[in-house]
Amino acid sequence: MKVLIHKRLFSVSRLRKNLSVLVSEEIKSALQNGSKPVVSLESTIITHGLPYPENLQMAQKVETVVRDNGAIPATCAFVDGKPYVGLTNDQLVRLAETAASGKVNKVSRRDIGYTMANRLNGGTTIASTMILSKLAGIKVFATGGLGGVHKDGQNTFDVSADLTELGRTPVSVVCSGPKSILDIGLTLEYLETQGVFVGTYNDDGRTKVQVPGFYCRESGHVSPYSFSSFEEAASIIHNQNNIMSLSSGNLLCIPPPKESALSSSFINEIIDRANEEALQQGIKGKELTPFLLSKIAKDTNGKSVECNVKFVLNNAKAASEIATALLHLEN
Ligand code: PSU
Ligand code: MN
Repeated sequence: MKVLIHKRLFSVSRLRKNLSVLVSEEIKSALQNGSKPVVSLESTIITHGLPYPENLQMAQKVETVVRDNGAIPATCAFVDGKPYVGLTNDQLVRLAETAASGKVNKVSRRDIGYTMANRLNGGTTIASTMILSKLAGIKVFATGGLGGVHKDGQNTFDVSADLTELGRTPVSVVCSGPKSILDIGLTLEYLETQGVFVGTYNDDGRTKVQVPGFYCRESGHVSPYSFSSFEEAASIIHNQNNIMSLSSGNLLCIPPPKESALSSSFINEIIDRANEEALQQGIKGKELTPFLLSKIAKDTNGKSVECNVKFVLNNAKAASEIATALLHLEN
């Protein structure tokens, strides 16, 4: 692939002055001198996405995977109301251990001010992790599953703030696509309206690449774009955000590895049942996604949790490589 590089047409803003977020020294110095790529990580998956102790094991492992692939991990979260970019191991342990108490807030864009004013602990969603990443100067972010338009969203208006954030914040999210707990077709339409680039990693030379359905490699929905290398993904980000200064984010989907993907007939039946139960119990708003995830975990005897962890690690590896390639284009 030919990559367009206009070296002098852009300036890289690596670190904002007067930071409103607390950035660890290691991350700060990597960003300041552009010496090492940084990959941010969310924490709602720790506080509301996975059960204990799998949440803690995942949180620690994913940081190791980022380091093993040459980048610096920046897990984002609110601790005592303060926005942190890069947590200590003690903070990570505390967040993971107290998640089940129900006292840790799920923090998306609208929840930030309240969480800070009340000095709460909070797990950051994709939306708020993008916000914290942007404030710190981090451009690449790895996670598991994206929030989206829920099933029947055209009536309930349940559209995750992750999608609008992607429309307004220039951070690239590397994930396994929207889970099929969502309406993937409507989610893609919404992202198109928001001007968000959606590309799927074509890891096996397919001619028509579908957006992955998180647990499954294919969702039945053709991906608007695909990319065949992490260098190409980095070049897309570079052109979109550095050269053209577009203020929107990018969604980079990594299909789950063949050996750990689940069959869609198996998982979709369980997902349908979970959605049915949520409807009967009147679960909505920010509680819906955590409810569905924990019901699916129960009904798959933990298989969904196992997959979730594997996929996050796989995405973290891809994100580290993308961040490395992006840094090369910027230097
Ligand atoms: N989807 C998953 N796992 C998760 C989440 C979504 O498969 O852990 C979390 C992410 O933090 C995401 C958030 O940003 O839920 C979306 O929640 P909501 O749909 O309420 O916006
Ligand atoms: Mn929602």
